[in-house]
Amino acid sequence: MLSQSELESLRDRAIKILRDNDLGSATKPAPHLYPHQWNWDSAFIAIGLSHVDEKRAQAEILSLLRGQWSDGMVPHIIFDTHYVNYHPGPAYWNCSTSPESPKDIQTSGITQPPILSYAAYQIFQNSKDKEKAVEFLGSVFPNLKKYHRFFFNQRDPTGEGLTYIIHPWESGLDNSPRWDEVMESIKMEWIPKYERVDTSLLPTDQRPTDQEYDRYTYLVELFQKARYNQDVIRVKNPFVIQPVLFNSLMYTSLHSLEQIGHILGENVLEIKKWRLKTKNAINTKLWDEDREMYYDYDLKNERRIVKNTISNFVSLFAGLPSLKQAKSIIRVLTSPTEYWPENGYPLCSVSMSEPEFNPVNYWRGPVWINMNWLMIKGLENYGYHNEAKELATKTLELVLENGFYEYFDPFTGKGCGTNHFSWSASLTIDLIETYRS
Ligand code: 9WN
Repeated sequence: MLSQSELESLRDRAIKILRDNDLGSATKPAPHLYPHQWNWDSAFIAIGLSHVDEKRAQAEILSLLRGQWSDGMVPHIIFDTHYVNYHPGPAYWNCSTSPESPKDIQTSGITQPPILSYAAYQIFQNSKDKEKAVEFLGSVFPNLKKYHRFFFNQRDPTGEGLTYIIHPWESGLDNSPRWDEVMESIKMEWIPKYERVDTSLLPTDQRPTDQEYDRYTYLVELFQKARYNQDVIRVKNPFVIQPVLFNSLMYTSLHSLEQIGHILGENVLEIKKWRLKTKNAINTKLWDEDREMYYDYDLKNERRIVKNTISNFVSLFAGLPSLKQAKSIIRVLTSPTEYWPENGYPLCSVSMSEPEFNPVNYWRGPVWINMNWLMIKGLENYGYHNEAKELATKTLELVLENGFYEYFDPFTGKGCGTNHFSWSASLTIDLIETYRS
């Protein structure tokens, strides 16, 4: 159990990290490794900021929306042109080849898990100045609705209620073992020429391999050649996947958008229709009755991706499973041989039972604060208050003892990846506020 003074000093340290990473109206995820604004990072960051500086939290979302494309897509990176040390940078993406890209702002040409509308609603809920918060909601509602419409128009061609992603970076969990088979099957028609920056900053065993980077970069070049036209990409791209995590966050965000619509007196029927369709599709197509688990679906190869990873459980955060389904998947989540190591730190990002499990490599096993945060909320949703509280306490201890790292070895707690990582700081603030008694 952490003492009150430990919590207060942890909160102060977290606030300092967000200040240090502040770019003005956006927050970079980390000082050197990630020098620009990222989509779902900013949503997580805004949730933490909403407890300490309402105006700044709103600015975080507004800043991200500056980069919205005319088809509604909110890109995964908005580039800060002062920094050049990131691959692939704006010139590599060359998004000006698309008629949909913004002309005055440089962005990437893909998106990230849609937790933005949820974050906007959280900002309102945590606000003390409700009048200003409603004004903020009014200013973002049309953009958020347009963002969701993009998914239904462009990423769900048969109208089944599930969005597909086109790049591992869109998943947010870049080198998850869920992508291995598809990524290895990619026959590159050319070998991209580029230089990695990440491995000059961090140990290589904590980052994706060169083979994976070749393919990440190859896909970017493929999209660029297609001028970011979604119809062309759908045909040419071997990576077309409907993930549980992405669609679960979509469901939650649509729910939030509906609440925002109610506050503003808007008609929310269309949003509700999207939301219910998404729920139904996740609970049918992505639910595997025999294995009692949610799994991603590979549209190109028409098969389930049966891999045990933390992302399968984000359905709990969205409140999608029935009580019976939740009970069986929570048993797996809390198992000491899968995600919750007995003498270590929960939660592993890949089940320890999977052959690919690696305690220090990026999205292949380490603990991530945003995943723990999503699971804490998910456990709470189903009345598992003790487990949620224990996970929250262990998460805060992990950060207190080891620092605000990007990810952590679940056995030793040692910090991996970059230090001073913004969402580790912002979600720490949110956890402290949530469990403040
Ligand atoms: C590529 C910024 C981002 C996170 C992702 C995480 C990592 C980028 C990278 O960093 O991805 O988008 O360069 O490795 O996987 O979830 O948003 O923190």
